[in-house]
Amino acid sequence: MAGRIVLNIGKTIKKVVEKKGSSWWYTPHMAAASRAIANRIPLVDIVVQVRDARKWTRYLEEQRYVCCEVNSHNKESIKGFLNLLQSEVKELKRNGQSSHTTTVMLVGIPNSGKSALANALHQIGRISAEEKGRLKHAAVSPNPGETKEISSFKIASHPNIFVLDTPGVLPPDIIDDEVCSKLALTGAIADSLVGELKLAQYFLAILSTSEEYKKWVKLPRIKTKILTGDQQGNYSTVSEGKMGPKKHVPDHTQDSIVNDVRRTLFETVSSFSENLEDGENFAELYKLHLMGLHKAFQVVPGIGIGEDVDHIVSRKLLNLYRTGRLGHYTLDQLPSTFN
Ligand SMILES: Nc1nc2c(ncn2[C@@H]2O[C@H](COP(=O)(O)OP(=O)(O)OP(=O)(O)O)[C@@H](O)[C@H]2O)c(=O)[nH]1
Ligand SMILES: [Mg+2]
Repeated sequence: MAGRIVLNIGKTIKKVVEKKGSSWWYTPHMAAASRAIANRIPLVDIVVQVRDARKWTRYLEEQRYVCCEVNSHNKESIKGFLNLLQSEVKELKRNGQSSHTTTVMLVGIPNSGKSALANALHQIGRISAEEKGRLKHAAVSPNPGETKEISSFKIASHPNIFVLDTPGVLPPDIIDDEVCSKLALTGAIADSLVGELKLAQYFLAILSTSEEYKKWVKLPRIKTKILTGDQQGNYSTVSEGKMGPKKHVPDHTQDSIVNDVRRTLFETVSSFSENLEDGENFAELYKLHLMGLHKAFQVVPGIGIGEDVDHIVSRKLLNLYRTGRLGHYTLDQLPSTFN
Protein backbone atom coordinates (compact mmCIF):
# COMPACT_ATOMS: atom_id res chain seq x y z
CA MET A 1 0.00 0.00 0.00
CA ALA A 2 2.82 2.35 0.91
CA GLY A 3 3.92 2.00 -2.76
CA ARG A 4 0.85 3.87 -4.03
CA ILE A 5 1.22 6.63 -1.44
CA VAL A 6 4.90 6.97 -2.36
CA LEU A 7 3.96 7.49 -6.04
CA ASN A 8 1.35 10.02 -5.03
CA ILE A 9 3.78 12.02 -2.85
CA GLY A 10 6.49 11.88 -5.52
CA LYS A 11 4.03 13.17 -8.14
CA THR A 12 2.86 15.95 -5.83
CA ILE A 13 6.43 17.17 -5.25
CA LYS A 14 7.22 17.07 -8.97
CA LYS A 15 4.01 18.96 -9.77
CA VAL A 16 4.82 21.72 -7.26
CA VAL A 17 8.32 22.02 -8.66
CA GLU A 18 7.06 22.08 -12.28
CA LYS A 19 4.58 24.81 -11.38
CA LYS A 20 6.70 26.94 -9.06
CA GLY A 21 10.17 26.28 -10.42
CA SER A 22 13.07 24.09 -9.32
CA SER A 23 14.09 26.59 -6.63
CA TRP A 24 11.33 25.04 -4.49
CA TRP A 25 13.35 21.88 -4.29
CA TYR A 26 16.89 23.12 -4.68
CA THR A 27 16.64 26.51 -3.04
CA PRO A 28 19.06 29.34 -3.92
CA HIS A 29 20.54 29.10 -0.42
CA MET A 30 21.07 25.35 -0.94
CA ALA A 31 22.86 26.01 -4.23
CA ALA A 32 25.09 28.63 -2.56
CA ALA A 33 25.70 26.30 0.42
CA SER A 34 26.65 23.40 -1.88
CA ARG A 35 29.25 25.62 -3.57
CA ALA A 36 30.55 26.90 -0.22
CA ILE A 37 30.82 23.34 1.16
CA ALA A 38 32.60 22.09 -1.97
CA ASN A 39 35.10 25.00 -1.77
CA ARG A 40 35.74 24.33 1.91
CA ILE A 41 36.15 20.55 1.77
CA PRO A 42 39.78 20.61 0.55
CA LEU A 43 40.66 22.76 3.58
CA VAL A 44 39.14 20.56 6.28
CA ASP A 45 40.69 17.50 7.92
CA ILE A 46 37.66 15.34 8.61
CA VAL A 47 34.20 15.29 7.02
CA VAL A 48 31.41 13.82 9.16
CA GLN A 49 28.22 12.91 7.39
CA VAL A 50 25.28 13.32 9.76
CA ARG A 51 22.49 10.84 9.00
CA ASP A 52 19.51 9.34 10.65
CA ALA A 53 21.44 6.35 12.00
CA ARG A 54 19.47 3.36 13.25
CA LYS A 55 20.20 0.01 11.62
CA TRP A 56 22.34 1.51 8.86
CA THR A 57 25.34 2.03 11.14
CA ARG A 58 26.17 -1.68 11.23
CA TYR A 59 25.91 -1.81 7.45
CA LEU A 60 28.17 1.23 7.03
CA GLU A 61 30.72 -0.24 9.42
CA GLU A 62 30.82 -3.32 7.22
CA GLN A 63 31.58 -1.01 4.31
CA ARG A 64 34.56 0.18 6.40
CA TYR A 65 33.25 3.64 7.25
CA VAL A 66 34.06 4.91 10.72
CA CYS A 67 30.58 5.06 12.28
CA CYS A 68 29.27 6.35 15.54
CA GLU A 69 25.68 6.46 16.78
CA VAL A 70 25.18 9.78 18.53
CA ASN A 71 22.31 11.24 20.48
CA SER A 72 22.83 14.99 20.70
CA HIS A 73 20.57 15.15 23.75
CA ASN A 74 22.75 12.76 25.74
CA LYS A 75 25.97 13.95 27.37
CA GLU A 76 27.61 10.51 27.55
CA SER A 77 26.84 9.87 23.90
CA ILE A 78 28.44 13.20 22.92
CA LYS A 79 31.48 12.43 25.07
CA GLY A 80 31.82 9.11 23.24
CA PHE A 81 31.72 10.90 19.88
CA LEU A 82 34.26 13.50 21.08
CA ASN A 83 36.61 10.68 22.09
CA LEU A 84 36.23 9.10 18.67
CA LEU A 85 36.98 12.43 16.95
CA GLN A 86 40.00 12.94 19.18
CA SER A 87 41.43 9.54 18.35
CA GLU A 88 40.90 10.22 14.63
CA VAL A 89 42.70 13.56 15.03
CA LYS A 90 45.61 11.85 16.84
CA GLU A 91 45.85 9.38 13.96
CA LEU A 92 45.93 12.23 11.41
CA LYS A 93 48.66 13.98 13.40
CA ARG A 94 50.70 10.80 13.72
CA ASN A 95 50.62 10.55 9.94
CA GLY A 96 51.47 14.25 9.62
CA GLN A 97 48.13 14.89 7.87
CA SER A 98 46.80 17.60 10.14
CA SER A 99 48.31 20.91 11.20
CA HIS A 100 48.02 22.39 14.71
CA THR A 101 44.32 23.15 14.35
CA THR A 102 42.01 20.43 13.06
CA THR A 103 38.73 21.18 11.34
CA VAL A 104 35.81 18.77 11.22
CA MET A 105 32.97 19.54 8.84
CA LEU A 106 29.44 18.28 9.54
CA VAL A 107 27.51 17.70 6.33
CA GLY A 108 24.16 16.10 5.56
CA ILE A 109 20.67 16.52 4.20
CA PRO A 110 18.43 19.16 5.85
CA ASN A 111 17.11 18.41 9.32
CA SER A 112 19.47 15.51 10.01
CA GLY A 113 20.72 17.05 13.27
CA LYS A 114 23.96 18.81 12.28
CA SER A 115 23.37 21.98 14.29
CA ALA A 116 22.18 20.09 17.37
CA LEU A 117 25.37 18.03 17.18
CA ALA A 118 27.57 21.13 16.70
CA ASN A 119 25.98 22.77 19.77
CA ALA A 120 26.37 19.67 21.92
CA LEU A 121 30.04 19.19 20.91
CA HIS A 122 30.73 22.88 21.59
CA GLN A 123 29.08 22.75 25.04
CA ILE A 124 30.59 19.48 26.20
CA GLY A 125 33.99 19.66 24.45
CA ARG A 126 37.13 20.39 26.45
CA ILE A 127 37.65 24.11 25.97
CA SER A 128 38.88 26.69 28.45
CA ALA A 129 36.63 28.13 31.18
CA GLU A 130 36.97 31.54 29.53
CA GLU A 131 35.71 30.14 26.24
CA LYS A 132 32.90 28.31 28.05
CA GLY A 133 31.80 31.72 29.28
CA ARG A 134 30.97 32.86 25.77
CA LEU A 135 29.51 29.84 24.06
CA LYS A 136 27.90 30.30 20.66
CA HIS A 137 24.61 28.69 19.74
CA ALA A 138 23.56 27.32 16.35
CA ALA A 139 19.84 27.57 15.64
CA VAL A 140 18.13 24.16 15.85
CA SER A 141 14.63 23.63 14.52
CA PRO A 142 12.28 20.88 13.37
CA ASN A 143 11.94 22.72 10.04
CA PRO A 144 14.44 22.04 7.25
CA GLY A 145 16.70 24.81 5.96
CA GLU A 146 17.29 26.47 9.35
CA THR A 147 21.05 26.88 8.94
CA LYS A 148 21.91 29.35 6.20
CA GLU A 149 25.68 29.69 6.54
CA ILE A 150 28.73 27.69 7.50
CA SER A 151 29.79 28.49 11.07
CA SER A 152 32.59 27.31 13.24
CA PHE A 153 32.49 26.04 16.86
CA LYS A 154 35.49 25.19 18.99
CA ILE A 155 35.15 21.73 20.53
CA ALA A 156 38.63 20.98 21.95
CA SER A 157 41.87 22.66 22.97
CA HIS A 158 45.46 21.27 22.91
CA PRO A 159 45.18 20.35 20.12
CA ASN A 160 42.50 22.72 18.90
CA ILE A 161 39.58 21.15 17.09
CA PHE A 162 36.87 23.19 15.38
CA VAL A 163 33.64 21.82 14.03
CA LEU A 164 31.92 23.45 11.04
CA ASP A 165 28.13 23.37 11.00
CA THR A 166 26.84 23.59 7.41
CA PRO A 167 23.44 24.18 5.80
CA GLY A 168 21.64 20.98 4.79
CA VAL A 169 21.84 20.24 1.08
CA LEU A 170 20.01 18.01 -1.41
CA PRO A 171 20.98 16.96 -4.93
CA PRO A 172 20.01 19.66 -7.49
CA ASP A 173 17.74 17.34 -9.47
CA ILE A 174 14.61 15.74 -8.07
CA ILE A 175 15.28 12.13 -7.35
CA ASP A 176 12.80 9.27 -7.80
CA ASP A 177 9.39 9.17 -6.12
CA GLU A 178 10.49 6.87 -3.34
CA VAL A 179 13.47 8.97 -2.29
CA CYS A 180 11.36 12.15 -2.48
CA SER A 181 8.71 10.58 -0.25
CA LYS A 182 11.21 9.39 2.34
CA LEU A 183 12.88 12.79 2.44
CA ALA A 184 9.50 14.42 2.94
CA LEU A 185 8.49 11.97 5.68
CA THR A 186 11.68 12.52 7.67
CA GLY A 187 11.25 16.32 7.41
CA ALA A 188 14.19 16.97 5.07
CA ILE A 189 11.91 18.99 2.79
CA ALA A 190 9.20 21.38 3.89
CA ASP A 191 5.91 19.73 4.89
CA SER A 192 4.03 22.37 2.88
CA LEU A 193 5.34 20.83 -0.35
CA VAL A 194 3.38 17.61 0.19
CA GLY A 195 0.96 18.40 3.00
CA GLU A 196 0.85 16.87 6.46
CA LEU A 197 -2.22 14.73 5.68
CA LYS A 198 -0.42 12.78 2.95
CA LEU A 199 2.73 12.43 5.05
CA ALA A 200 0.79 11.12 8.04
CA GLN A 201 -1.03 8.70 5.75
CA TYR A 202 2.35 7.48 4.45
CA PHE A 203 3.60 7.00 8.00
CA LEU A 204 0.43 5.11 8.97
CA ALA A 205 0.90 2.79 5.97
CA ILE A 206 4.47 2.06 7.12
CA LEU A 207 3.46 1.60 10.75
CA SER A 208 0.50 -0.65 9.93
CA THR A 209 2.72 -3.12 8.06
CA SER A 210 5.66 -2.93 10.46
CA GLU A 211 6.55 -4.89 13.58
CA GLU A 212 6.86 -1.78 15.79
CA TYR A 213 3.23 -1.43 16.86
CA LYS A 214 3.17 -5.06 18.04
CA LYS A 215 5.42 -4.02 20.94
CA TRP A 216 2.59 -1.91 22.33
CA VAL A 217 0.31 -4.87 23.07
CA LYS A 218 0.38 -4.47 26.85
CA LEU A 219 0.13 -0.72 27.25
CA PRO A 220 -2.22 0.28 30.05
CA ARG A 221 -5.06 2.73 29.68
CA ILE A 222 -4.02 5.95 31.37
CA LYS A 223 -6.50 8.51 32.58
CA THR A 224 -5.34 11.72 30.91
CA LYS A 225 -5.93 15.27 31.99
CA ILE A 226 -7.46 18.01 29.88
CA LEU A 227 -4.79 19.31 27.57
CA THR A 228 -4.10 22.22 25.37
CA GLY A 229 -1.88 21.53 22.39
CA ASP A 230 0.21 23.84 20.26
CA GLN A 231 0.80 23.48 16.53
CA GLN A 232 4.01 21.47 16.97
CA GLY A 233 2.31 18.77 19.02
CA ASN A 234 3.62 20.00 22.38
CA TYR A 235 1.26 19.97 25.31
CA SER A 236 0.67 21.70 28.56
CA THR A 237 -1.81 20.77 31.24
CA VAL A 238 -4.72 23.09 31.73
CA SER A 239 -4.44 24.11 35.36
CA GLU A 240 -6.56 22.00 37.63
CA GLY A 241 -5.85 23.99 40.78
CA LYS A 242 -4.98 27.56 41.67
CA MET A 243 -2.78 29.54 39.29
CA GLY A 244 0.29 30.17 41.44
CA PRO A 245 3.78 31.36 40.50
CA LYS A 246 5.36 29.21 37.76
CA LYS A 247 7.12 26.21 39.25
CA HIS A 248 9.04 23.58 37.34
CA VAL A 249 6.87 20.49 37.52
CA PRO A 250 7.87 17.42 35.49
CA ASP A 251 5.28 17.07 32.75
CA HIS A 252 4.14 13.45 32.56
CA THR A 253 1.12 14.38 30.44
CA GLN A 254 3.36 14.08 27.39
CA ASP A 255 4.08 10.46 28.35
CA SER A 256 0.42 9.68 28.82
CA ILE A 257 -0.46 11.13 25.41
CA VAL A 258 2.27 9.05 23.76
CA ASN A 259 1.02 6.00 25.63
CA ASP A 260 -2.56 6.61 24.46
CA VAL A 261 -1.47 7.18 20.86
CA ARG A 262 0.57 3.96 20.84
CA ARG A 263 -2.24 1.96 22.40
CA THR A 264 -4.77 3.38 19.93
CA LEU A 265 -2.53 2.62 16.95
CA PHE A 266 -2.03 -0.92 18.23
CA GLU A 267 -5.73 -1.51 18.76
CA THR A 268 -6.71 -0.05 15.39
CA VAL A 269 -4.25 -2.13 13.35
CA SER A 270 -4.60 -5.37 15.26
CA SER A 271 -8.39 -5.35 15.05
CA PHE A 272 -8.30 -4.77 11.28
CA SER A 273 -8.08 -8.06 9.43
CA GLU A 274 -8.43 -7.01 5.75
CA ASN A 275 -5.55 -7.23 3.28
CA LEU A 276 -3.68 -3.90 3.31
CA GLU A 277 -2.33 -4.37 -0.21
CA ASP A 278 -5.82 -3.44 -1.39
CA GLY A 279 -6.05 0.38 -1.60
CA GLU A 280 -9.69 0.46 -0.51
CA ASN A 281 -8.94 -1.55 2.60
CA PHE A 282 -6.12 0.77 3.52
CA ALA A 283 -8.37 3.79 2.96
CA GLU A 284 -10.79 2.23 5.47
CA LEU A 285 -8.00 1.59 7.98
CA TYR A 286 -6.72 5.14 7.53
CA LYS A 287 -10.17 6.50 8.45
CA LEU A 288 -10.24 4.31 11.56
CA HIS A 289 -6.74 5.50 12.49
CA LEU A 290 -7.80 9.14 12.25
CA MET A 291 -10.90 8.55 14.35
CA GLY A 292 -8.86 6.83 17.06
CA LEU A 293 -6.13 9.47 16.97
CA HIS A 294 -8.58 12.37 17.40
CA LYS A 295 -9.46 10.82 20.73
CA ALA A 296 -5.94 9.82 21.72
CA PHE A 297 -4.59 13.32 21.01
CA GLN A 298 -7.73 14.81 22.58
CA VAL A 299 -8.21 17.03 19.55
CA VAL A 300 -11.62 18.59 19.34
CA PRO A 301 -12.97 20.85 16.56
CA GLY A 302 -12.06 24.47 17.22
CA ILE A 303 -8.66 23.76 18.82
CA GLY A 304 -6.76 25.23 15.85
CA ILE A 305 -8.45 28.23 14.35
CA GLY A 306 -9.22 27.70 10.67
CA GLU A 307 -7.63 24.27 10.66
CA ASP A 308 -9.46 20.98 10.42
CA VAL A 309 -8.87 18.32 13.05
CA ASP A 310 -7.35 15.82 10.61
CA HIS A 311 -4.58 18.33 9.88
CA ILE A 312 -3.88 18.87 13.55
CA VAL A 313 -3.83 15.14 14.27
CA SER A 314 -1.53 14.54 11.27
CA ARG A 315 0.92 17.18 12.46
CA LYS A 316 0.99 15.77 15.97
CA LEU A 317 1.48 12.24 14.65
CA LEU A 318 4.40 13.33 12.44
CA ASN A 319 5.96 15.14 15.39
CA LEU A 320 5.85 11.98 17.53
CA TYR A 321 7.23 9.87 14.69
CA ARG A 322 10.08 12.30 13.93
CA THR A 323 11.11 12.55 17.56
CA GLY A 324 11.33 8.76 17.78
CA ARG A 325 8.42 8.37 20.19
CA LEU A 326 6.54 5.97 17.91
CA GLY A 327 9.42 3.55 17.48
CA HIS A 328 12.25 3.27 15.02
CA TYR A 329 11.70 2.70 11.33
CA THR A 330 14.41 2.14 8.74
CA LEU A 331 12.81 3.53 5.60
CA ASP A 332 15.51 2.20 3.28
CA GLN A 333 15.70 -1.48 2.49
CA LEU A 334 18.95 -2.97 3.68
CA PRO A 335 20.81 -5.08 1.11
CA SER A 336 19.36 -8.61 1.21
CA THR A 337 22.65 -10.09 2.44
CA PHE A 338 22.48 -7.93 5.58
CA ASN A 339 20.12 -8.57 8.45
N1 LIG B 1 15.86 12.88 19.39
C1 LIG B 1 16.83 13.58 18.77
N2 LIG B 1 16.48 14.66 18.06
C2 LIG B 1 17.47 15.34 17.46
C3 LIG B 1 18.82 14.96 17.54
N3 LIG B 1 19.56 15.84 16.82
C4 LIG B 1 18.70 16.73 16.32
N4 LIG B 1 17.44 16.44 16.70
C5 LIG B 1 16.21 17.16 16.33
O1 LIG B 1 16.13 17.15 14.90
C6 LIG B 1 15.62 18.40 14.41
C7 LIG B 1 16.62 18.99 13.41
O2 LIG B 1 17.82 19.32 14.08
P1 LIG B 1 18.85 20.41 13.48
O3 LIG B 1 20.11 20.28 14.30
O4 LIG B 1 18.22 21.76 13.36
O5 LIG B 1 19.09 19.79 12.02
P2 LIG B 1 20.06 20.37 10.87
O6 LIG B 1 20.69 19.18 10.21
O7 LIG B 1 20.99 21.38 11.44
O8 LIG B 1 19.00 21.06 9.89
P3 LIG B 1 19.30 22.16 8.73
O9 LIG B 1 20.04 23.31 9.35
O10 LIG B 1 17.94 22.54 8.29
O11 LIG B 1 20.06 21.44 7.68
C8 LIG B 1 15.42 19.29 15.65
O12 LIG B 1 14.06 19.23 16.00
C9 LIG B 1 16.29 18.64 16.72
O13 LIG B 1 15.80 18.88 18.03
C10 LIG B 1 19.16 13.79 18.31
O14 LIG B 1 20.31 13.37 18.42
N5 LIG B 1 18.12 13.15 18.91
MG1 LIG C 1 21.26 23.36 11.00
